Amino acid sequence: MKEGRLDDLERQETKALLVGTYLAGEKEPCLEQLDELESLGHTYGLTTVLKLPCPLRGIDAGTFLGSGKIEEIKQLAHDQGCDVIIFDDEISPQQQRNIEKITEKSVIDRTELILAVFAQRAHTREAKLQIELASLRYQMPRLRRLWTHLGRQRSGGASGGFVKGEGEKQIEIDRRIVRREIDKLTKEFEEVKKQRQTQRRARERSGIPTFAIIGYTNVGKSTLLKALTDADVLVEDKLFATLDTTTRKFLLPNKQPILLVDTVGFIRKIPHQLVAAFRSTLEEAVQADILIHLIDVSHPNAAMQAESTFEVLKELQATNLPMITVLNKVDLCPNRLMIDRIRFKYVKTVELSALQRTGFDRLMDLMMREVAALRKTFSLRVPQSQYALLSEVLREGNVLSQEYEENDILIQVEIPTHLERKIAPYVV
Ligand SMILES: Nc1nc2c(ncn2[C@@H]2O[C@H](COP(=O)(O)OP(=O)(O)OP(=O)(O)O)[C@@H](O)[C@H]2O)c(=O)[nH]1
Ligand SMILES: [Mg+2]
Repeated sequence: MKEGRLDDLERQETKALLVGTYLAGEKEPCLEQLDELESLGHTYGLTTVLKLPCPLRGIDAGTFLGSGKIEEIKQLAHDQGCDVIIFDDEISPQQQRNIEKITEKSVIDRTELILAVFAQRAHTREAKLQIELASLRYQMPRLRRLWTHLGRQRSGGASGGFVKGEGEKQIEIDRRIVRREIDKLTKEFEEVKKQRQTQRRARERSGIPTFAIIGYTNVGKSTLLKALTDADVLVEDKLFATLDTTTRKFLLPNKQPILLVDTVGFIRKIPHQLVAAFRSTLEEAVQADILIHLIDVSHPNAAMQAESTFEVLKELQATNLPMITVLNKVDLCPNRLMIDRIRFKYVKTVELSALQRTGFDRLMDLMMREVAALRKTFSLRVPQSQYALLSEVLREGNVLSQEYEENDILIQVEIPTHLERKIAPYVV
């Protein structure tokens, strides 16, 4: 995040107090979500010193939690020497400001932390553009707060020097600057997107079946791609190690070439600014012919993570694609019950360890079966003058029978589904 205050903090020594909320009887999931928030913090480089689950009775418009709770948090943050308080829930800019005033600490929420993690880890132009856009959209309603906090830094910056008291006017100017910046970045991003689409069309023309490896963050997607193709991708025990799609060619045991795409991980309650920003990257993933959905069965929340992944897929309208479900990290999973429960829920499952490279044979079988299923059989009558089409069909298809009738050729052929549209006029 270009101007987020997290940047100001000396991350390594920055101590965080995490606050989660739960309704009566739902403390357990709250604790798990706080663990995930801790991983996010750790990924960013923060040290969590305390996780505080708070029962939620009602939401205070001004400070999100009641004043007694906020005082308690203030005291705890003070005692533990925390620099930043992170709320697992999304809180409004107003609430954020108020809590900061009371506690005299920086206050952020999960969305801001995720945005910061993405910003920190984005390397390519496209990922950077996407995250910059998401951050700007997030900052728009929070400009007042940013102004009060960043006035110090920004004086003399792009918006010129200013002193406190010019606040309101400055916010207007800032808004305009941000809006202009958003427009500029959006245009730039459209360009990058066009290039990506051109690449994709080239790939579609190549007719090679594409598998996208998808799943919750940190389940082992990049590890699997690496194990299969020796791709030079980043594997890390941190959230959102991958922010860009990587595509590698791979030969199935039957010599069928395929493309494997490693993708950005999903996360529960993905901030909507990010879904919007990463839409094209995510869409790239689901433009595949077949999905390989990875689940980390060694994770206590494996089932919830798999469901969250489905939610994102639904949003991208990609639930109708053929899917293989991979139960990864079985080497770490002591809980046979968990594996069975997930197997029961999904079809076409395979247990494996991407790290120890076990279970790959069954995965290969399933992949070959899915590719075969992508092909369909058609009866065609094609004029012999359609030379180009005929040779493409013969090259890519599996001819089952063929016979000549005057100037036409009658063929029964099994072909990849991507040729369906081309041959439509000749189907009998
Ligand atoms: N024990 C064990 N660890 C694994 C296995 N597969 C992956 N890991 C570890 O899990 C961590 C995450 O792996 P990645 O491949 O980076 O996960 P990812 O799904 O690509 O994660 P993001 O890109 O962050 O979404 C790394 O520390 C891997 O070494 C496995 O089968 N067994
Ligand atoms: Mg990855």
